Amino acid sequence: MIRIDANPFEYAFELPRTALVIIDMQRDFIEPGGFGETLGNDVSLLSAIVPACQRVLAAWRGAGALVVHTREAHAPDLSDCPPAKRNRGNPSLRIGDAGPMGRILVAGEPGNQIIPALAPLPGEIVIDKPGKGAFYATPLHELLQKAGITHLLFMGVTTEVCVQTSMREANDRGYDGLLLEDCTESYFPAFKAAAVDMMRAQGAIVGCTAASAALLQQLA
Ligand code: TIU
Repeated sequence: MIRIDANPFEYAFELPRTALVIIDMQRDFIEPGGFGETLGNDVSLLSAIVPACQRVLAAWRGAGALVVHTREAHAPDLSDCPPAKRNRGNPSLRIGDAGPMGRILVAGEPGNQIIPALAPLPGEIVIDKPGKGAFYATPLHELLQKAGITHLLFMGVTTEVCVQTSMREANDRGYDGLLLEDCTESYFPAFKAAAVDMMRAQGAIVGCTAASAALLQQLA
Protein backbone atom coordinates (compact mmCIF):
# COMPACT_ATOMS: atom_id res chain seq x y z
CA MET A 1 0.00 0.00 0.00
CA ILE A 2 1.31 3.44 -0.96
CA ARG A 3 0.17 6.36 1.18
CA ILE A 4 0.62 9.94 0.09
CA ASP A 5 -0.02 13.30 1.74
CA ALA A 6 -3.14 14.65 0.05
CA ASN A 7 -6.06 17.00 0.64
CA PRO A 8 -8.33 16.79 2.52
CA PHE A 9 -6.79 13.56 3.84
CA GLU A 10 -4.22 10.87 3.06
CA TYR A 11 -4.70 8.97 -0.22
CA ALA A 12 -3.81 5.27 -0.14
CA PHE A 13 -3.57 2.97 -3.14
CA GLU A 14 -2.04 -0.25 -4.40
CA LEU A 15 0.01 0.06 -7.58
CA PRO A 16 -1.50 -2.96 -9.40
CA ARG A 17 -5.00 -1.56 -8.84
CA THR A 18 -4.22 2.03 -9.84
CA ALA A 19 -3.94 3.76 -13.21
CA LEU A 20 -2.47 7.13 -14.14
CA VAL A 21 -4.96 8.89 -16.43
CA ILE A 22 -3.55 11.73 -18.54
CA ILE A 23 -6.34 13.84 -19.96
CA ASP A 24 -6.04 15.44 -23.41
CA MET A 25 -2.38 16.54 -23.41
CA GLN A 26 -2.70 16.91 -27.17
CA ARG A 27 -1.36 19.56 -29.51
CA ASP A 28 -4.90 20.95 -30.04
CA PHE A 29 -4.84 22.35 -26.50
CA ILE A 30 -1.16 22.87 -25.71
CA GLU A 31 0.33 24.31 -28.92
CA PRO A 32 -0.45 27.54 -30.80
CA GLY A 33 -2.81 27.07 -33.77
CA GLY A 34 -4.99 24.43 -32.14
CA PHE A 35 -8.49 24.32 -30.70
CA GLY A 36 -7.47 26.03 -27.44
CA GLU A 37 -6.10 29.05 -29.25
CA THR A 38 -9.05 29.24 -31.68
CA LEU A 39 -11.28 29.61 -28.62
CA GLY A 40 -9.30 32.76 -27.77
CA ASN A 41 -7.08 31.27 -25.05
CA ASP A 42 -3.40 31.80 -24.13
CA VAL A 43 -2.01 28.28 -24.55
CA SER A 44 1.33 29.06 -22.87
CA LEU A 45 -0.38 28.66 -19.49
CA LEU A 46 -1.00 24.99 -20.28
CA SER A 47 2.44 24.12 -21.61
CA ALA A 48 3.92 25.16 -18.25
CA ILE A 49 2.79 21.89 -16.62
CA VAL A 50 4.55 19.63 -19.14
CA PRO A 51 7.78 19.12 -17.12
CA ALA A 52 5.83 18.15 -13.98
CA CYS A 53 3.70 15.73 -16.01
CA GLN A 54 6.85 14.22 -17.54
CA ARG A 55 8.35 13.57 -14.10
CA VAL A 56 5.21 11.79 -12.90
CA LEU A 57 4.85 9.77 -16.10
CA ALA A 58 8.50 8.63 -15.93
CA ALA A 59 8.16 7.59 -12.28
CA TRP A 60 4.83 5.84 -12.93
CA ARG A 61 6.27 3.93 -15.88
CA GLY A 62 9.28 3.07 -13.72
CA ALA A 63 6.93 1.58 -11.14
CA GLY A 64 5.40 -0.59 -13.87
CA ALA A 65 1.84 0.60 -13.32
CA LEU A 66 -0.95 1.18 -15.85
CA VAL A 67 -0.98 4.36 -17.96
CA VAL A 68 -4.05 5.71 -19.78
CA HIS A 69 -3.86 8.63 -22.24
CA THR A 70 -6.97 10.36 -23.57
CA ARG A 71 -7.48 12.60 -26.58
CA GLU A 72 -10.54 14.72 -27.28
CA ALA A 73 -11.13 13.44 -30.80
CA HIS A 74 -14.02 13.30 -33.25
CA ALA A 75 -14.63 11.03 -36.22
CA PRO A 76 -13.73 12.68 -39.57
CA ASP A 77 -17.45 12.80 -40.54
CA LEU A 78 -18.22 14.55 -37.20
CA SER A 79 -21.04 12.03 -36.58
CA ASP A 80 -20.03 12.09 -32.90
CA CYS A 81 -19.98 15.89 -32.60
CA PRO A 82 -23.48 17.24 -31.94
CA PRO A 83 -24.40 20.83 -32.93
CA ALA A 84 -24.60 21.67 -29.22
CA LYS A 85 -20.85 21.11 -29.10
CA ARG A 86 -19.74 22.27 -32.56
CA ASN A 87 -21.72 25.53 -32.53
CA ARG A 88 -20.73 26.68 -29.07
CA GLY A 89 -19.12 30.07 -28.68
CA ASN A 90 -17.58 32.07 -31.48
CA PRO A 91 -14.29 30.32 -32.24
CA SER A 92 -12.18 31.40 -35.21
CA LEU A 93 -12.19 27.74 -36.29
CA ARG A 94 -14.87 25.22 -35.36
CA ILE A 95 -14.36 21.51 -34.66
CA GLY A 96 -13.72 19.84 -38.03
CA ASP A 97 -12.45 23.00 -39.76
CA ALA A 98 -8.97 22.94 -41.30
CA GLY A 99 -6.38 24.74 -39.17
CA PRO A 100 -2.59 25.00 -39.13
CA MET A 101 -2.31 21.54 -37.49
CA GLY A 102 -4.99 19.86 -39.61
CA ARG A 103 -8.70 19.55 -38.89
CA ILE A 104 -9.56 20.81 -35.41
CA LEU A 105 -10.19 18.01 -32.85
CA VAL A 106 -10.45 15.33 -35.56
CA ALA A 107 -8.90 11.90 -34.92
CA GLY A 108 -5.69 11.22 -36.80
CA GLU A 109 -4.91 14.87 -37.58
CA PRO A 110 -1.50 16.28 -36.49
CA GLY A 111 -3.10 18.58 -33.92
CA ASN A 112 -4.93 15.67 -32.34
CA GLN A 113 -1.72 13.87 -31.37
CA ILE A 114 -0.47 13.84 -27.81
CA ILE A 115 2.51 16.20 -27.46
CA PRO A 116 5.84 14.41 -28.06
CA ALA A 117 7.03 15.02 -24.46
CA LEU A 118 4.19 12.80 -23.17
CA ALA A 119 3.76 10.47 -26.15
CA PRO A 120 2.22 7.08 -25.34
CA LEU A 121 4.45 4.00 -25.34
CA PRO A 122 3.35 0.76 -27.02
CA GLY A 123 1.03 -1.11 -24.65
CA GLU A 124 -0.33 1.98 -22.93
CA ILE A 125 -4.06 2.61 -23.30
CA VAL A 126 -5.05 5.50 -25.58
CA ILE A 127 -8.71 6.54 -25.50
CA ASP A 128 -10.25 8.80 -28.12
CA LYS A 129 -13.20 10.51 -26.46
CA PRO A 130 -15.87 12.59 -28.22
CA GLY A 131 -17.02 14.28 -25.03
CA LYS A 132 -15.48 16.06 -22.10
CA GLY A 133 -15.50 13.01 -19.84
CA ALA A 134 -13.15 10.07 -20.47
CA PHE A 135 -15.92 7.52 -19.86
CA TYR A 136 -18.71 8.88 -22.07
CA ALA A 137 -18.95 6.83 -25.32
CA THR A 138 -15.58 5.13 -24.75
CA PRO A 139 -14.47 1.62 -23.66
CA LEU A 140 -12.49 3.02 -20.69
CA HIS A 141 -14.62 1.61 -17.86
CA GLU A 142 -14.58 -1.89 -19.38
CA LEU A 143 -10.81 -1.79 -19.89
CA LEU A 144 -10.19 -0.61 -16.32
CA GLN A 145 -12.54 -3.26 -14.91
CA LYS A 146 -10.73 -5.99 -16.85
CA ALA A 147 -7.44 -4.72 -15.46
CA GLY A 148 -8.77 -4.78 -11.87
CA ILE A 149 -8.33 -1.02 -11.43
CA THR A 150 -10.02 0.67 -8.46
CA HIS A 151 -7.98 3.90 -8.10
CA LEU A 152 -7.22 6.62 -10.66
CA LEU A 153 -4.63 9.39 -10.52
CA PHE A 154 -5.43 12.29 -12.85
CA MET A 155 -3.34 14.85 -14.68
CA GLY A 156 -3.97 16.89 -17.84
CA VAL A 157 -6.07 19.70 -19.25
CA THR A 158 -8.17 21.58 -18.66
CA THR A 159 -8.84 21.30 -14.96
CA GLU A 160 -12.42 22.54 -14.89
CA VAL A 161 -13.51 21.07 -18.23
CA CYS A 162 -12.27 17.62 -19.26
CA VAL A 163 -10.32 16.74 -16.09
CA GLN A 164 -13.12 17.60 -13.69
CA THR A 165 -15.76 15.92 -15.88
CA SER A 166 -13.64 12.75 -16.07
CA MET A 167 -13.07 12.69 -12.31
CA ARG A 168 -16.78 13.06 -11.68
CA GLU A 169 -17.58 10.28 -14.15
CA ALA A 170 -14.94 8.10 -12.47
CA ASN A 171 -16.36 8.73 -9.02
CA ASP A 172 -19.87 7.81 -10.18
CA ARG A 173 -18.45 4.51 -11.49
CA GLY A 174 -16.83 3.68 -8.15
CA TYR A 175 -13.22 4.73 -8.72
CA ASP A 176 -11.26 6.44 -5.95
CA GLY A 177 -9.68 9.48 -7.64
CA LEU A 178 -6.77 11.79 -6.95
CA LEU A 179 -5.90 14.96 -8.86
CA LEU A 180 -2.23 15.95 -9.12
CA GLU A 181 -2.55 19.70 -8.59
CA ASP A 182 0.62 20.88 -10.36
CA CYS A 183 0.03 18.51 -13.30
CA THR A 184 -3.25 20.08 -14.37
CA GLU A 185 -3.99 23.54 -15.73
CA SER A 186 -6.73 25.77 -17.06
CA TYR A 187 -6.73 28.72 -19.44
CA PHE A 188 -8.29 30.52 -16.45
CA PRO A 189 -6.21 30.33 -13.25
CA ALA A 190 -9.22 31.22 -11.11
CA PHE A 191 -11.18 28.32 -12.62
CA LYS A 192 -8.36 25.88 -11.84
CA ALA A 193 -8.26 27.05 -8.23
CA ALA A 194 -12.03 26.77 -7.92
CA ALA A 195 -12.14 23.32 -9.55
CA VAL A 196 -9.42 21.96 -7.26
CA ASP A 197 -11.25 23.37 -4.23
CA MET A 198 -14.65 22.02 -5.23
CA MET A 199 -13.36 18.51 -5.97
CA ARG A 200 -11.75 18.07 -2.57
CA ALA A 201 -14.41 19.96 -0.58
CA GLN A 202 -17.06 18.20 1.48
CA GLY A 203 -14.67 15.40 2.42
CA ALA A 204 -13.32 14.88 -1.12
CA ILE A 205 -16.79 14.73 -2.69
CA VAL A 206 -15.20 14.13 -6.13
CA GLY A 207 -11.70 13.10 -5.11
CA CYS A 208 -8.55 14.04 -3.24
CA THR A 209 -5.85 16.40 -4.53
CA ALA A 210 -2.08 16.34 -3.93
CA ALA A 211 1.17 17.86 -5.11
CA SER A 212 3.06 15.61 -7.50
CA ALA A 213 6.09 15.78 -5.16
CA ALA A 214 4.11 13.82 -2.57
CA LEU A 215 3.58 11.02 -5.10
CA LEU A 216 7.15 11.08 -6.44
CA GLN A 217 8.53 10.82 -2.90
CA GLN A 218 6.64 7.58 -2.30
CA LEU A 219 7.40 6.09 -5.73
CA ALA A 220 11.15 6.76 -5.32
N1 TIU B 1 -9.85 18.77 -22.81
C1 TIU B 1 -10.60 19.83 -22.52
O1 TIU B 1 -10.61 20.31 -21.40
N2 TIU B 1 -11.37 20.36 -23.56
C2 TIU B 1 -11.72 21.68 -23.64
O2 TIU B 1 -12.39 22.10 -24.59
N3 TIU B 1 -11.30 22.50 -22.64
C3 TIU B 1 -11.43 23.86 -22.57
O3 TIU B 1 -11.08 24.42 -21.51
N4 TIU B 1 -11.89 24.54 -23.59
